[in-house]
Amino acid sequence: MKAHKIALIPGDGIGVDVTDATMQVLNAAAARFGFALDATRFDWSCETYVATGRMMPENGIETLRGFDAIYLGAVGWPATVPDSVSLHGLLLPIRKAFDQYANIRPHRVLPGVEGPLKAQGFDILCIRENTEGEYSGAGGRVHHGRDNEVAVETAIFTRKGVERILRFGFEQARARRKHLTSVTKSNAQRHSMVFWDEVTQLLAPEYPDVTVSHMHIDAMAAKMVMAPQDLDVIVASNLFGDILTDLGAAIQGGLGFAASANICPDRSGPSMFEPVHGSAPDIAGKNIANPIAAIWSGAMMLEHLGESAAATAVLSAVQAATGQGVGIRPGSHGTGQITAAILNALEA
Ligand code: GGG
Repeated sequence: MKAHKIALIPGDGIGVDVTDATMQVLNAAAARFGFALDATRFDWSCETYVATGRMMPENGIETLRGFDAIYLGAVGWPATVPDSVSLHGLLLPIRKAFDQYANIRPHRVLPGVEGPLKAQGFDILCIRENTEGEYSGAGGRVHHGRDNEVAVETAIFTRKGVERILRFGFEQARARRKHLTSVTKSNAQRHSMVFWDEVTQLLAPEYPDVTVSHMHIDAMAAKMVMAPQDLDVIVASNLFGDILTDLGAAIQGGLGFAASANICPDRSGPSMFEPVHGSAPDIAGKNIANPIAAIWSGAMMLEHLGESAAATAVLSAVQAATGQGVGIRPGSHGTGQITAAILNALEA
């Protein structure tokens, strides 16, 4: 039987709850479709940091390299470890080390879910640049705590980085409704964002079947609320994409529905799949976290592994469960109930 090697990093807080739920569903799908998920669990988390001084061991990246995919729950436990430490100790190094430069986040309203907007029939794919830009980590601080303290955080945009994420976006648009919106703030940021706009213009003639629009991030924030049905594929920088996809999550009904994939398109390293949401310490371990974003991310992982039929079945089961009213509102059902409804639909 074919077995896919999965590195499981549940991480912190509800990351553990939703990873357990996801693996129940993915294992059921694997059994039904005749393959196996050979999962190895890594307890890399803020607890590990407190115990060892590291979020993951020194050879963590090398350890992950041998896997077909990585599944991550959530990172962060600010009561014991500053978020800037946990994020830079686990999630961001993995994205960068394996050149997972395309972060894909779908936004649409699942059956039965009442999003906050009048418009429900939208289907947006947000592509976030995932390895550079505002998350480059370039910068520093001097004169700590003094009146003359200075903090610098430099966003880095390379031609290679910008071109490849835009190409990825064009390809996605080509496979969908053939409309790409490139999001910048090139009126204010006249170096990096003008450069981004120029690269977009340069590539556009190579994709004559795709219509291209340029939009500033502030206008895009309004558009996603006022007319999301007009949007198809959005491409944005690391930080802009991060912010817009929380807005995307909100219009699709909440962070409990927002899935994501960190893709290494040339497959030189493993890709990583994770819900958009964080660790939500206030509800961790209470069986009330919505596992749908995590399970949808798991379906994206199956698709990436070439198990398209299983991926479609998992997503259909999620839609069947929400269509029956399960998991559609915060607190309406527990993690276990939602998982059971999805498992039932998968077996039906
Ligand atoms: N599900 C992964 C997670 O914990 N995400 C929270 C977060 O803050 N991520 C940072 C980012 O995606 O930029």
